Parts: sequence; C-alpha cells; structure tokens
Amino acid sequence: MRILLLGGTTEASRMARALVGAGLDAVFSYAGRTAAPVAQPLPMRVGGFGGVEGLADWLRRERISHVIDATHPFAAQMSRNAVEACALTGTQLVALERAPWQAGEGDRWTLVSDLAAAAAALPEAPARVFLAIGRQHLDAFAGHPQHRYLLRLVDPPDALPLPRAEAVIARGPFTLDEDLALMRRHGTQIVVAKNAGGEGARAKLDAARMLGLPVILIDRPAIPERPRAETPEAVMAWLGFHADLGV
Ligand code: 3Y8
Ligand code: NAP
Repeated sequence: MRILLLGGTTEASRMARALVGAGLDAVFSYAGRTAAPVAQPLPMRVGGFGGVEGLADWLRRERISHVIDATHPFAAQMSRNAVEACALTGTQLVALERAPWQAGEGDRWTLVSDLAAAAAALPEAPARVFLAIGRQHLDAFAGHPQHRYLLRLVDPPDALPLPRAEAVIARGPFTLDEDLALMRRHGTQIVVAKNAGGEGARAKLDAARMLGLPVILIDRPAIPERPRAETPEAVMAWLGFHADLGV
C-alpha cells in the first residue's frame, strides 16, 4: 500500500500523523500556495501535478494505491482532478472532509452561493469588513472600494486590490481570544468568510456571535461524489478495509 495525501488543512496534518503512527508508506502533497508551508512528518512534495493527466501519470509512476484527498472544501479543482485521475488509474480515493458549519443560537449568518454574491450582500454605506477569505479572490470585492477591509493573509501581499484595506499576516489555526481582540481592534462590523468547516478557521464566527455581528458565509463549491470520511480514524478504517481486500 502506498498513499498520496493531498494536504493543506488541519485535518491533513492530523491524517499525516495517523499514517506515520501506523507505519504506512505515504507522501504529503502541498500546492505550494504559501511561501513556507508547515513541515509534515511525511515525505513532502510541493506544486501542481499538471492537471488530471499529470496527476494520473504521477500516480502510475509513484505506484500509488490509495489517495486521501484532505484538501480544503474550497480546493474544488484539486478535488475534481483527484476524482478523474483516480478513475483513470483505478486508484482507491477517499476524501477527508469536514462538515460545513451550521448556524447556532445567536448566529446572524447570511448564506450566499459564491464570492460575487458575498460582495453583493455588503451594504452600500461604508462599513468595516473583516474579509477573511485569504488572498486569491480579493478581486471579487474590488467593485466595493468604499469599505474599510481587514484582510488576514498567510504571506505579505505584493499589492492590495482594495484601496482601504489593512492586512494582518497570520497562519491559523486561530483562537477565539485572538479573533475577538483582532475584530475589536479593527472595529469590525461585518465578517465575510468561507464555509470551510473544521476547527482551524471557526474562531472568527464564534467571535462574531459574541460581538453580535452579522456574518456573510460563502457556500462551498460543488465537488463530484466520492467516498468521504470526517475523521482520520474513519480514513484509517477505510484503508484497513481496502488493505484486507488486497486492493
Ligand atoms: C498552503 C499550509 C494546518 C493547516 C492550517 C484549516 C485551517 C489554518 C484557516 C481566516 C481564514 C483561508 C486560507 C485558512 C485557514 C487552516 C490551515 C487554514 C483560511 C495554510 C497552508 C496553505 C494555505 C493556503 C491558503 C489559501 C487561502 C486559505 C488563508 C501552510 C496555512 C482564508 C481559507 O496566500 C495565499 O495564496 C493563500 C491561499 C488557499 C485561501 C485563498 O483563497 O487565499 N489557505 N493555508 C497549502 C498548499 O500549498 O497546499 O502554509 O502551512 C493551511 C491552513 N489554512 O496544518 O494546521 O484547515 O482550514 N487558509 C478559508 O478557510 O477561508 C484563513 O483568516 O480566518
Ligand atoms: P484548487 O484551486 O482546488 O487547485 C488549483 C490547482 O492547484 C490544482 O489543480 C493543482 O494543480 C494545485 N493543487 C491544489 N492543491 C494541491 C495539493 N494539495 N497538492 C498539489 N497540487 C495542488 O486549490 P486551492 O483552493 O488554491 O488550494 C491550494 C491548497 O491550499 C490546497 O492544499 C488546499 O488544501 C489549501 N487550502 C485551500 C484553502 C482555500 O480556501 N481554497 C483553504 C485552506 C487551505 P495541478 O492541476 O497542476 O495539479
């Protein structure tokens, strides 16, 4: 059994430790989106594979028998490619995917389908917006320059496409105390976030509830059906089952 772990999330880091603990032969893969990704206890590879064909060739060359897609729910292209490449090569695939967040008592959430809908949901009057969606898609908000944006980025940006924005450079996972202090200091009035699920990015939603702030929450993109698990333990069971089948 030789495993490719598609990483880049808190769950992927936990999965890596579980695979090492079981003494399994695995490779951890990053896209190379950040300057210095967190080191993993597995051999790492960084960078794209070159689309579906590139991934299929890589799976064959590296004699991968199982793929664990533990990428972020918004890393939809990678997940789509994994479904296609695994079908092409007959490689077993399971997604380690955290459930979406559900609104609870006191949450003031507006659910929107995508980034453009999130931008359209902002008020006309200038507001102080914690735009906690990272760096890749800030251009979706360029048409709303009137707001004072707080951005949280993993690496310092070259330039910001928003005229009234301040960037905080930080790599999660984040805590409630950190996010409460950050949002109070900025005077945040609205939070915009992706429905990432999991624990690593949820603090800002808990802080918003405590501060009585509205949240615009972006639904995750559609991903093709594939076997999925919500915990590393469930993936280990899935691996054990497939190992018994000798596949
Ligand atoms: C490169 C690896 C771990 C993984 C930690 C999780 C938690 C902290 C919260 C906010 C929201 C955001 C962003 C975020 C979180 C975890 C997890 C998560 C959100 C690293 C990492 C990589 C990335 C890529 C980066 C994106 C960006 C998104 C920032 C490492 C730290 C906003 C997603 O500058 C860029 O180009 C950054 C791009 C994709 C979204 C975007 O579109 O900008 N993540 N994040 C992975 C790779 O190269 O393969 O650098 O160490 C991983 C983590 N980020 O080991 O504990 O699991 O969700 N990441 C979102 O959820 O909205 C921050 O600020 O509150
Ligand atoms: P994406 O849009 O789904 O993928 C774009 C391309 O990046 C893929 O087609 C693939 O290139 C490459 N890629 C993505 N993830 C990869 C991985 N783990 N290993 C190797 N190549 C990868 O991806 P994204 O949304 O930019 O996410 C990139 C990374 O950041 C992923 O590891 C993801 O887990 C992590 N992350 C993303 C978010 C988010 O909000 N999107 C949040 C937290 C962490 P090729 O086609 O050339 O193979």
